Amino acid sequence: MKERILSGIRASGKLHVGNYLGALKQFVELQNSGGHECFFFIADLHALTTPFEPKELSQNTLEVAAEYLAAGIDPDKSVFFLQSQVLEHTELAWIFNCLTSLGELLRMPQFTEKAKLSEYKIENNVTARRQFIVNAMNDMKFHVNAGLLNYPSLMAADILLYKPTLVPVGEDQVAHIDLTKHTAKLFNNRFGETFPIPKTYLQKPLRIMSLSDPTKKMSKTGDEALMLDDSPQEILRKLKKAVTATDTKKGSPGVENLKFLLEQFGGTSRVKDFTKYNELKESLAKKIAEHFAEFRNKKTKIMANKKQLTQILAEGASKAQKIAGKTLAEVKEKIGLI
Ligand code: AQP
Repeated sequence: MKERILSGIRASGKLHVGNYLGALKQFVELQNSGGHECFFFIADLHALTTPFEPKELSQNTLEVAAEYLAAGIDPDKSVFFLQSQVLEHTELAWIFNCLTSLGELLRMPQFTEKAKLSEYKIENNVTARRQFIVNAMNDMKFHVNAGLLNYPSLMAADILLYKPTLVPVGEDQVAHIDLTKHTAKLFNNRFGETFPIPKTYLQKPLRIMSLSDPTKKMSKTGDEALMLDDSPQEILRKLKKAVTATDTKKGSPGVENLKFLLEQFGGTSRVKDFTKYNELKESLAKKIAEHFAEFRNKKTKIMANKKQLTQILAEGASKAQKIAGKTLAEVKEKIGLI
């Protein structure tokens, strides 16, 4: 029996080298290993939880779809689809929302991070968070959307609809997967055995840091990230601005980040090989530009035929829907919805 795996990436912007090394590259390896039945999706509904513009959202969704394909996700080998095109995701998410306690959702670390609770000087403990919610309800300036809090219920639905055995995620998603397991157990205990409890497959714990602030992770919505489709000139321009260190002997988090990237893209990582950080940056820019040369060509071709791209997504959604529909029908029957 092949392990069934499922994972997704938010459509909150084009993908950067952090998304590639931390997720996409490993998705392609899992797909090509032949030992897995793979489901990969673009989480466009999750992208609504952070600020977005409609035109940008649809453009980002197509770009991310093209990037999955250009990186090697093959719709003949993996079920590849858009979350919003399989309506069962939102229906099951609602059911899970009604089973999940508010306390559990408030405890999720990503909520703290994305809702910027720190700006409200909130301690990272449940009592303080409860107090925070009470305060926030009375604060008209507090504009955090409810989707950001309920996001883990949608994520549990994204996963459990397909009854996967393995869920590959980055470290930052482990708490959400734990909540998914908890939801599955809660459901099984109350309504009868329905969901197998998936295992968390922690992808290589690596974190690519921002070029301008190496204490923060590189992010689609943060400072200028190294995008997978950046031209060689653009890569060099961004790397030239990257924070390094004043003393070449001492190093710094920024230098460690560049060295790590150089290792990942097949270059030497010994800083002493470079007399100046500029040489390190130039060498890295060359390696990254070479690594993604084929990717850039493929992506350009895929983006030139949007009709075919949307057709691929529609076919993937139809395959996914067959499985999701069965699970949802089972759930509805068990909880008494007729
Ligand atoms: N800097 C990173 N280093 C390593 N892995 C990373 N991932 C994201 N940033 C880095 C991994 O990429 C996968 C998909 O990410 P996502 O878009 O679903 O969520 P995210 O972590 O919120 O990604 P971003 O790029 O930071 O997007 P925004 O700016 O929209 O929040 C995940 O497996 C993640 O670990």
